[in-house]
Formats: sequence, C-alpha cells, structure tokens
Amino acid sequence: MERKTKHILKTILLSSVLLGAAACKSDSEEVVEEVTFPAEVLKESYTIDRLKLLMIDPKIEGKLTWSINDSVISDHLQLDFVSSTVQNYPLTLKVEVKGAAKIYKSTIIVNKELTPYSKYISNVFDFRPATGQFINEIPEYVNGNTEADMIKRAKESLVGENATMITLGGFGGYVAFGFDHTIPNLEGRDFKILGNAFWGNNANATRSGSCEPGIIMVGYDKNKNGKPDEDEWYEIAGSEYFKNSTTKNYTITYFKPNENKPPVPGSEFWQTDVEYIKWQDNFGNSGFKTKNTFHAQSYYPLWLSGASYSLTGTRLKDNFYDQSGTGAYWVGTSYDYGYADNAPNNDEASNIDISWAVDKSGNYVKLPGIDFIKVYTGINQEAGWLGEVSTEVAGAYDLHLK
Ligand SMILES: [Ca+2]
Ligand SMILES: [Ca+2]
Ligand SMILES: [Ca+2]
Repeated sequence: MERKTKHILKTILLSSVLLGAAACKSDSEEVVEEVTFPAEVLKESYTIDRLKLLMIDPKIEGKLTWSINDSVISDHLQLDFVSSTVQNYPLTLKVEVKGAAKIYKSTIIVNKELTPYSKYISNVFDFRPATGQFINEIPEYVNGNTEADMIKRAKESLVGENATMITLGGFGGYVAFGFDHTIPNLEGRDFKILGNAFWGNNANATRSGSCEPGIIMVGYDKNKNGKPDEDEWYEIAGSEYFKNSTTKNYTITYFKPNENKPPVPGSEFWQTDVEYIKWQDNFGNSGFKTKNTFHAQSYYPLWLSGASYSLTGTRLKDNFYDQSGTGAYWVGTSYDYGYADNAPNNDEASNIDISWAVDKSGNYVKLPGIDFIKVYTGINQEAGWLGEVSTEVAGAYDLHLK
C-alpha cells in the first residue's frame, strides 16, 4: 500500500517537472549554450592535521564559491584552508559557467597533530645581517665559518622557548625563520616578535627610547616544499607603509673595509674611524659608516667573501633624534604598529596581525595563515655614539597556540 502511494507520487512529480520544462521552452526562444560539468572535481573527503595548510585544486574554470555550511570562505580557483580546531567541515563548491551552475560537496576532516606543536620558532632558513657594531659577535663568528654555519648559529639562538638575541645590523640586514605549523590568521593579532626595545626613562616624548623598527614579511608555503620561496613573501604594512616619508625598494650596498687601513678619527672621542665602511644607495647617496671606540671587531660580516653586498627593502624615516642637543642622549620614537623591535615585548605594538599583509603593489591579501616570517632592519641611520639603528630579534611566537 505504502509503496503504491510512493510510486504514484513520483509519477505526478515527474510529470509536473516535464510540464514545467515544456512551458519554459515555449515561453522563450532563447538558446542557452550547453555547459557540461565534470561529474566530480572534489574528493569525497580531505584529511589534514589542525594548523596545517590544506590546498584543494578542483582544476576547473569558472566562478567558484567555496562555502562551509552557509558561510562563503573563498572565491578563488584554489582553496587554501587552515583550521585551528579538530573537527569535520562540510565543504560546498559552487561552480558557475555561462549562467549554468553545479554544486559539488566534500568533507574536510581535521585531526590533531601526532607530535604536539611548539608555538615558538622551529627553524631558521636565512640570516644575512647588514654591517654593524655587534656583527661577528651576536651571533659569534669564528674564523673559517661559512654563511651556512652562521645560519646555524642564528638557528641555535632563535629556536624554541629560551631563544636568545641576534642583531641584524643596519638597514636591510635580515633573518628568515619558520614554525612547525601554520600560524592561522584569526580575529585580531596573530603572532609576536621579540626584540630588546625599551622605553627611555628620561625620554621627553611618549612611547620612545630604544626603538629600532624592523620590517616584517610573512610567507606561506604555497608550494609545500617546507621552505620560503621568493614568491611566497608578503610585507606587513605597518603604520608607516602608505606614508610619503617611507621609501619602497631602497637598496643599499656595503663595501668590505680594509681592516688594516689607517683609521680617520672624528671630532668626537668615540669616533675611531669616520671613513670605516663605505656605502651607497640606489638614490645616488653614499657615505661611510663610522667605527666607534666601544666595539673594536670588524663590523662587516666576515663570512661574506665578496667585495660588497647589497640589501633591498622598505626604508622607514629616521626615528632617532638627539634630545640633549649635545649628542649625549639619543632617543628613538616608536612607530604605531606593524614592526619588530619597535616597542617593548609586553607592549601590544609587538604583536602582529596577518591581515596587515600586502602584495608587491600594496594591495591587502587574505592569507589563511603563515608558515614563515622574515625581519629586516627598516632604518638607515646612525644615532651618534649609539651607533647604527639595528633591529634585534630574540624569538617569536604564535599568539593563538596554547
Ligand atoms: Ca589576524
Ligand atoms: Ca615554499
Ligand atoms: Ca634593538
């Protein structure tokens, strides 16, 4: 009895659908181009650990809309997905081509990682400081060390909870490091970079003291090879990024000094050699970096064998000034947000939001999370006897992972 009712109902439904189709056809003479969709473009399910980047490429052209439940999460041809929680997500992909649409469904299964993640730096990929008064000391260079050895030194300093400090020297000096998981871009700020900035007790201006802002780049491992590649970096647009006082694509070249040349002392007692390291930039400026009496070792990275090397990036306006007027007390002002070593570690300004990332044209990009961070000194200034303004990095961590 029940079966019979069902059959009748089905027949009626089918007839009405056919009728409807017929009516449509007679109403309009419009010929719609036939679109054939592939039967399946997604796997039945995708499995990934939490805080790992999942990339789904359905290899289909058209207007794509990716949703989980009713919220749209992406409209890109490829889905980049990262979840901070262990759960299953019902995934819907709507593909629209020439007015026709098809819905595909799948599930993303997010598991807990086998080895618990560390919220701290897990690896250092690159380290090339500019010249500076702490170079060859923090970290320490030993005769015969290669660049690979020095990257290892930087790694020994920066990895883990008990990280110690490295210096990046003057403008452009950089370090690039990564984590054992993807730091997700959640609501608000996502990671902290540790430095040695502090507020000056006698500084007249608020939020000033020893602030040596470093530019932050973030990267995500698009090609999944476990290391940062050139096309995977995005700059964090800090508070100064869009200002006219900021110089993009600033390149400085440092020339290897002859450590045995006769020094040229300056008028100040601390100026051991005011013609120590020759530099020039891509704006036609040039000069010398001074050697001071407080640091006698070479200020040029001795593991670099070339006669010169160049560093490029965004240059911020000089931020140090001589408050005393006599050269005795130099103060560096903090920029509002988005830089490393620019505010004390317990200050909100040392926390960074991945949503501030921009592409090379300055357009904000929506990154689901990041795997890598690069920091370089953003100032090309010598602050009297304090020496060059140099960003220090003393670790970093994911603000979300508990
Ligand atoms: Ca965020
Ligand atoms: Ca990569
Ligand atoms: Ca510093």
